[in-house]
Amino acid sequence: MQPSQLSFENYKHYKGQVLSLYKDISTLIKPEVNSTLYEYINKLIENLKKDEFIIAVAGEVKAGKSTFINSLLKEEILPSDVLQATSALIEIFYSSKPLLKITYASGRKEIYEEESKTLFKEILKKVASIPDEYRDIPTSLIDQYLLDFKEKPEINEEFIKYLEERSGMDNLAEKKDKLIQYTNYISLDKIPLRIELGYPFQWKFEELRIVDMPGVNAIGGVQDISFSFIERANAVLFIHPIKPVESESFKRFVQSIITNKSKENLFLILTHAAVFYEEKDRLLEEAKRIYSSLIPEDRIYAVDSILKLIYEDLEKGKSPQEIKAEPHKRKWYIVFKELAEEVNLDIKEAFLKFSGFKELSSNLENFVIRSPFKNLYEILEKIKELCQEEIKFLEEHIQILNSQKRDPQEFLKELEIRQKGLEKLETDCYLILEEASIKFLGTHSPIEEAINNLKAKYYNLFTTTNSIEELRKYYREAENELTEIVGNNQKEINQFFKTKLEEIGESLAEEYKINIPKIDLQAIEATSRSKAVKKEEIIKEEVESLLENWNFLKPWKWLKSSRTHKVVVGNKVIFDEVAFFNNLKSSLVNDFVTTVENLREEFYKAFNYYKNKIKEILNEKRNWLESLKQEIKSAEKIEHEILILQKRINLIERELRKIEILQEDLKC
Ligand SMILES: Nc1nc2c(ncn2[C@@H]2O[C@H](COP(=O)(O)OP(=O)(O)O)[C@@H](O)[C@H]2O)c(=O)[nH]1
Ligand SMILES: [Mg+2]
Repeated sequence: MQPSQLSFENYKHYKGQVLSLYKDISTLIKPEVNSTLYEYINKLIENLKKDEFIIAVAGEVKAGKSTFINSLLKEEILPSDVLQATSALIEIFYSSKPLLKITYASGRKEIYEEESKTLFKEILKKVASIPDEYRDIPTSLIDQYLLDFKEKPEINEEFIKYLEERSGMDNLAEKKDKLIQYTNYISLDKIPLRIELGYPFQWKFEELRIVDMPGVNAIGGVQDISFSFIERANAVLFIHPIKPVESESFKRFVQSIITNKSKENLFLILTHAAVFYEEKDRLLEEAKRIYSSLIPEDRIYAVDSILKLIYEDLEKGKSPQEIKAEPHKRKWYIVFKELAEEVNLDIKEAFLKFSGFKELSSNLENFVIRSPFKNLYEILEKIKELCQEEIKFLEEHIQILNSQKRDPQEFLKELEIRQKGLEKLETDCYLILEEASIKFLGTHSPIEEAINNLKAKYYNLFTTTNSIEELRKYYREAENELTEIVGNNQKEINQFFKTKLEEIGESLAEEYKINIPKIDLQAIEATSRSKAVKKEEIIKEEVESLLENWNFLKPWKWLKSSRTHKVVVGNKVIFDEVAFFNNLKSSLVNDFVTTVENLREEFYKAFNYYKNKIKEILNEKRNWLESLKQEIKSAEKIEHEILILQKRINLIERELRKIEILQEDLKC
């Protein structure tokens, strides 16, 4: 597939094809032929149905995040020029009916349906932004206190000192009345935790969520919830005004805040390009040079969101008068219209060209959708295996029926020899697993070595860092790395098992005429895990509060509750930052060691689990052979059965050809 074809629209099309193809195929497949593989594919299909992609938009306050999203979505729906409250993060997605859902910290929900864009904008402005009169006090710290302790802070000298230290704002003592006023005003019922906005955008891609983050603060810090979104995002866009191009917050964001994994998905978008149009190219080059160690240059763009919005206006047929009536567009319309005329360009197209969005939009789309396309290909690969398994099974069945038709004696012998073959296969599988456990487990195994290195590396990082955000980053990175180690080792064991099985398969096929059922350790692993996860999810929903219910916050959650260390002295609460941080570090190290140990144990346990599963798979086949033995059939009946089986083979083969054609299309 050409990069230009990697679009959301195409993805939707091909995803639909994969789903409908599998729907047809599943009617032709008997689950019991290989229930593990079948369940695994069903799980992949379920996940595919509810797949979701996230574009997280971060950057400092006033960098142009909301305006950028509006221009990307071709709708001016997010309010701009508001100071977004730290806890208010807006998730935007396509919905054929307009919908705005706000969930507050108290659990209260507000839902607005089918209202106008203007009204949504007004509500968002009211809900998600800090009221103008409180801009000069650190409202987010007071909100955070309330969220953490579920009670309002007492505004005394101590607390004011704490606010000054944490926010960097001076002279808060003079604003004591305002602090008290705000504290009286705020309540859990007024702090929005989650804002979801669905709208019939022109970008009809239901799977996509664009997230407008609260501004990172001057030193590039982000809240836990934002951090979790960034971790899960398929693309992270850091928005920054093109001038000054040097940005401390961006550097810190990359170096100390986000994980290495997120770094792979990072884009730097320089906005306000129209304001410095003559210098634009130079500034862009400078950015590429300055940040070359942080981000590849093909992920840095210079754009102007206002020019893009004007282009969309023209596209919708708005008149110059209407556009000029909007204060934030007026000047830019006049300046760039003149420029377009000077260089003899079509006015509308010129605005798109000057905006810099043409390139960015398609490259971004491409980037986000690339790995989902790969995923489609791999799902088809598994479905193909399932079909081939089924055909092998049907062919064997026909072979047995033919022998039954020829001679009942021969038939019984055929069955017996296969039964024996299966027994032999079971023993061989156990032996391979034993061999694998010697090779892959134990003190000097690759996994032990990798885990020990990981432990040493992160122990060091945890204990030497002095910032809580770095700690969070390292913790998540350690987890990501651990998952990778386990995944890689599993893959290797699976490969080892597969190769060995193929070897013995050849000899068994000749001697015992059996087809080796597909035993895929990865599929076994995945189905066992999915069962465990499902159970957990149900419990979670019942017991946990909204904040904790976002499972991507885990295992970060525990940190949240210990975020502020409270020391009670008499009836006064003071904050002991040093004690808090050390406490946090040691519990984090403990937690990490426990996680690693648990995982290792799980890994060892998997071997027993495989053994049981292999037994199950082989039993399925044994039972089938046994059931054939029981039935006495007339020659006509056998003939008829063979015909039906042959017909099913033909049908599955037809589907197989369809899969191959689809895979040819999807090849990247
Ligand atoms: N000329 C120009 N102005 C912009 C651009 N992006 C944002 N702005 C203006 O910058 C101000 C802040 O933008 P906003 O989207 O609210 O920033 P946010 O706080 O990051 O969401 C608003 O007045 C926007 O009109 C841009 O690309 N070009
Ligand atoms: Mg904004």
